[in-house]
Amino acid sequence: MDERNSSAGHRADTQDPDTPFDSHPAGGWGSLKGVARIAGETGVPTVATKVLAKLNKPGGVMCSSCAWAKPAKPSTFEFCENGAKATLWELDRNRAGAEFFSQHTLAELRGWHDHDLEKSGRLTEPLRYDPAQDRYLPVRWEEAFAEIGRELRGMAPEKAVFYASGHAGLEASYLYALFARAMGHQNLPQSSNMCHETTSVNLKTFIGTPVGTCTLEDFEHCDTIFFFGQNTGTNSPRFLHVLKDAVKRGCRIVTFNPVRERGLIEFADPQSPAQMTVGTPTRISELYYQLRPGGDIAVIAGLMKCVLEAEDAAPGTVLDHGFIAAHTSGFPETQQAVRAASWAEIERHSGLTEAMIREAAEVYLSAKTAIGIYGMGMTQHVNGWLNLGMLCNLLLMRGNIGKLGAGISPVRGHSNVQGQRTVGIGEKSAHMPADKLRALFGIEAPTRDGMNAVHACEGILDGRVEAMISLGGNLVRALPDRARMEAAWPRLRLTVHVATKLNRSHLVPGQVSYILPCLGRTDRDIQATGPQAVSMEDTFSHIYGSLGGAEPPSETVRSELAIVAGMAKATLPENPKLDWEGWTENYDLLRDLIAQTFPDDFADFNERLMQPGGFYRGNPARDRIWHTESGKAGFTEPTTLSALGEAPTGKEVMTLITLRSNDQFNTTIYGFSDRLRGLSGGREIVMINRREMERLGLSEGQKVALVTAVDEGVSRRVEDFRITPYDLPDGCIAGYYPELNPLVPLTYHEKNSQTPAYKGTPVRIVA
Ligand SMILES: Nc1nc2c(c(=O)[nH]1)N[C@H]1C(S)=C(S)[C@@H](COP(=O)(O)OP(=O)(O)OC[C@H]3O[C@@H](n4cnc5c(=O)[nH]c(N)nc54)[C@H](O)[C@@H]3O)O[C@H]1N2
Ligand SMILES: Nc1nc2c(c(=O)[nH]1)N[C@H]1C(S)=C(S)[C@@H](COP(=O)(O)OP(=O)(O)OC[C@H]3O[C@@H](n4cnc5c(=O)[nH]c(N)nc54)[C@H](O)[C@@H]3O)O[C@H]1N2
Ligand SMILES: [Mo]
Repeated sequence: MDERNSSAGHRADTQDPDTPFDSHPAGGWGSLKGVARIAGETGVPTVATKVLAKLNKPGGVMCSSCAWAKPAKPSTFEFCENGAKATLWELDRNRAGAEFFSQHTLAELRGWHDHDLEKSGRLTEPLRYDPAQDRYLPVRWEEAFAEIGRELRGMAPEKAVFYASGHAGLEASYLYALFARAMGHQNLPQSSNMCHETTSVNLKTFIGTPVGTCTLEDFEHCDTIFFFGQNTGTNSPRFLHVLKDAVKRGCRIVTFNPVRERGLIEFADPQSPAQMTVGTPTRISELYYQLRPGGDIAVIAGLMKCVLEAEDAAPGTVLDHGFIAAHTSGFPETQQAVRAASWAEIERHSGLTEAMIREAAEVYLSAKTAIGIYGMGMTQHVNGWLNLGMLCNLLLMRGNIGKLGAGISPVRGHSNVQGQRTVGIGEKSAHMPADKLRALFGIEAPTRDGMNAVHACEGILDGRVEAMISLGGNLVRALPDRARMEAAWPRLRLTVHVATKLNRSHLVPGQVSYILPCLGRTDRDIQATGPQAVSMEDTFSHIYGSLGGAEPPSETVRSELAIVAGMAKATLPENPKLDWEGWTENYDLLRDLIAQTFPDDFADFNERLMQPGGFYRGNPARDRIWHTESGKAGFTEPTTLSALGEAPTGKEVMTLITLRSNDQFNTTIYGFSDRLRGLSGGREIVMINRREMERLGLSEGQKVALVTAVDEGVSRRVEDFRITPYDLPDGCIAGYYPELNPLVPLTYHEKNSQTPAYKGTPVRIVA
């Protein structure tokens, strides 16, 4: 074992007794209190609001928080603590209008906390930055569009970048993707470039689909669920109900996560009077292993070794030979590599013991059907591709892809992040068929690949990018290498933010800079032909209509679709086939266009829009049709046992994982409590276990600096973070995103997709 891996990780039931934990299970009363607090801050009357009652139900609003499914038969309250927070945050009664901006310069606002920027309320009118006064001033929509159009027309198309954060509906997203290509570029980075791009790129190579193969139905039939690096209790809490039901019918759950995440341990259903009063929460994970960050490849190699051993002991009974022969390629090489991996190496990289991995393998072997779930703990690593390759391997060995109750299931992030990609937001020509663009609009689409998020950052740093349009999001905060990116941002010629609330990215304006306030999903959207619905796709490839009903924050605010259309019309030459105004008046027309552009996925889109449970656009791998180069599902040979890549080692180098608290949605900080981890107060903390504190001579509460241990001649450092003892494996520390983003190097990303390695940055603690 090297110095960083000096002691084995542990089962979660042997946790450090000192570490503070909320004594309550996930869900429970705490979740209701969290919602009430946000209701107070935003001035929205508590849970009784009509919007919440209709949330995630057919004909109502589809939650703008996570991408979890909206079931056909919803429960009375089909929302969770964090969905309610997101909804109330958007329904905010506070307003950040012209008056607010006349009172505050950007220099002053830059001193505000992210929480307070958004708490200033909903944006109400278009704003243009005035450098002389260092303030945003109100401007008329038509003036804004005219200047944006002039600026975009004045630059080579490939100098413009159109970013989308996974919020906007399919209709506006399709228009945005069309606008870029009509202009002559496909610089269409998306939030998934920082998130599940590892999935989109690598699953496509392995099994021929860029998305997961499961649907909700599989969770009613699986015998076991293997969980890797996804924090359900915080990031997709409605999934806990599904897990609870699965456990009740005998499904066994095994979790691998360096952090003891409360929701995956036990759950009290806040909607079950029995569980809330007499309180016997449901135990979720039967086995929970705190592996080292980046240790999943090694863990899965160990699990696979156990499967091969069992097959050796009883030939013909363990592997799914028929499936392997008919449907896969590469098994012999992969098998050989796994057999060759030594338990000593597996223990070293995973931080778990052979006995622990054997115990987990028993569960896998006992199951006829298994689902592999994963999140950012797998995707945000240099060797994220191999994390996913190994999980596919494990499943494929026993035919666990393409049958009921089985499959690989990434849990997606933003509520429409998957759908935006389905309708053309993406930097490749394959994301939007060129023949359709020609036939429908007479547009010759660009053939050159555009920029993803990392490429766009490189372009901003070296001056190749001149305009950054953002359909939602908060890039300056969400990207890696914050200090470098923030310094480069003002050199941009044009920045445009289509947004609901003020955030940090708005405070680093380009030379010409606009904030364009948009409707949120909960808001009523009335156009010339009447109320308009929008649509989104969930993590299980189901598509739903969503109808907002709340009073918009002001009469001036426009829909995302209208804003995209306004910018496009002002930028592009006249083309009678591009009916920006007609489309804005009637979103049905756009759904028809989406159906014509992507007929396999969206046939009869308008007719099926409000189908309860959404309509399923299907997945070939689910039917064992493999759209890969070989026409088969590919096994992936493990060429390394660590997901961390060539990270520097040494006694003092710690692997940093950046986490979400239970009181944030990405860069939106609702508050300062991380209830499920038993932490509250500040977010500038470094979690580290007591053994490591002692080894490094650190004391509880001590303020330290963190520096990145990647030598590129760039200094990356954050100051004044408080040492906080916490139950983590040796060799790693944890803290919050986005506060720690200045430490993550832009160059440190997943090999095939450039997803930043936010879960595996090598750092040093400086006392
Ligand atoms: N309330 C709320 N909901 C959200 C979000 C939010 O911020 N707030 N964000 C949304 C978005 S965009 C996304 S992408 C998803 C994110 O949801 P998740 O995929 O759950 O992402 P994270 O919270 O970043 O981290 C996931 C887990 O990975 C674990 N982990 C870290 N490193 C490793 C590792 O090497 N191996 C393993 N096995 N585990 C590891 C961490 O301990 C953590 O529990 O949630 C979405 N939903
Ligand atoms: N260190 C570290 N960094 C990370 C991650 C991590 O785990 N660790 N996770 C990464 C991941 S998974 C993701 S997805 C990215 C997220 O990155 P982004 O998508 O860029 O960030 P968000 O915080 O989701 O964006 C919040 C802003 O969106 C705007 N907004 C909210 N609702 C709407 C709406 O309906 N319409 C419009 N137009 N705007 C709206 C508001 O102005 C709000 O301030 O961050 C990534 N960054
Ligand atoms: Mo995400």
